[in-house]
Amino acid sequence: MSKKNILIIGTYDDWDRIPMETSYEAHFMAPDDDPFAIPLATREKIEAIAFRGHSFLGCAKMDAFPNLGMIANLGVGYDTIDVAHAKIRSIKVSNTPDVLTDDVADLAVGMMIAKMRNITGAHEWVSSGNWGRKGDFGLQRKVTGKRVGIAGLGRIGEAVARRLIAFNMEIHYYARSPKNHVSWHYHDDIADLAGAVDILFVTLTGGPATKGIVTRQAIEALGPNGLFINVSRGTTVDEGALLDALESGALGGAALDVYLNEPYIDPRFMQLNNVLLQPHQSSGTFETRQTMGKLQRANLAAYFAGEPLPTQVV
Ligand code: 8YV
Repeated sequence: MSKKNILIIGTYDDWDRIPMETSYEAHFMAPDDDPFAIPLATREKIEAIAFRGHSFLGCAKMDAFPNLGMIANLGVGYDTIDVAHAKIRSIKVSNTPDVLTDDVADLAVGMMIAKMRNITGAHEWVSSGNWGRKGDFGLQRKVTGKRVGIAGLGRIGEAVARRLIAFNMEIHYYARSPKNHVSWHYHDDIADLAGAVDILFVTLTGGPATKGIVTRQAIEALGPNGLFINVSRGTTVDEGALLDALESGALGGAALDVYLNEPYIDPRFMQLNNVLLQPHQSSGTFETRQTMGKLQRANLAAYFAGEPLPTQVV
């Protein structure tokens, strides 16, 4: 039987690319390439897309492939895929939830400790020879016992909260409605949540519904001693307001894994000395990325077998 044709968008490690090339007739496209540069005869053969990255996969790109029936996203967040258009065209969309939850929560908590205790600055102090030359490193901020807020109590938000219990933290959260299975303090407004805590984690999903939901008012409510941590999407925050508050000291500090316009982030971030910046690496472990790849391929295989997709979102 001849192999099915798929389009692979984005860069894949060999352990993902080789199995896809073995199972399918694989065609490749860089995220920002023009799909119409691919000959029509090839485009007509493509039945599924293995999508990776955070570029926009909208109607124009989808419609370049008249026989497209499925998009398998490598990642839990599918905010850059136009799912409304996919629905109209009966294109199925899958993601890779759950398998990355622990890694994202681990990094979020790691960023909190690293920022509060200035672990990177302390490393620099030792490796530069300052410890011997200038003496003790400055005092930092205590982690245990702080009041913490989680904006978005989904799988990842809850995994963060559960880790924070070990630090005897008072846990507050924002979600669209209170969650009955937890007893933490509920806030129906993110600015209200920010005003009640020392550290604010953002673990919301991206997309139009959460665009700019962390407002200037919320950032300022966190205050000059507050720490803002984002492991969700840059789009959830009024980034201009975040930068203003970090520059003026209206906000104490930030630890960020996500931004607008990644990887070409606003250069104002690079001028700040009260931030810890990470390159959107929260799911970036060998173990998790390999598991994500397997789940992406399981969704593709189910589609071509005419079976229900393991993790279908649309
Ligand atoms: C990326 C992520 O998808 O899962 C998500 O939503 O943001 C990340 O895990 C990952 O970088 C793969 O490209």
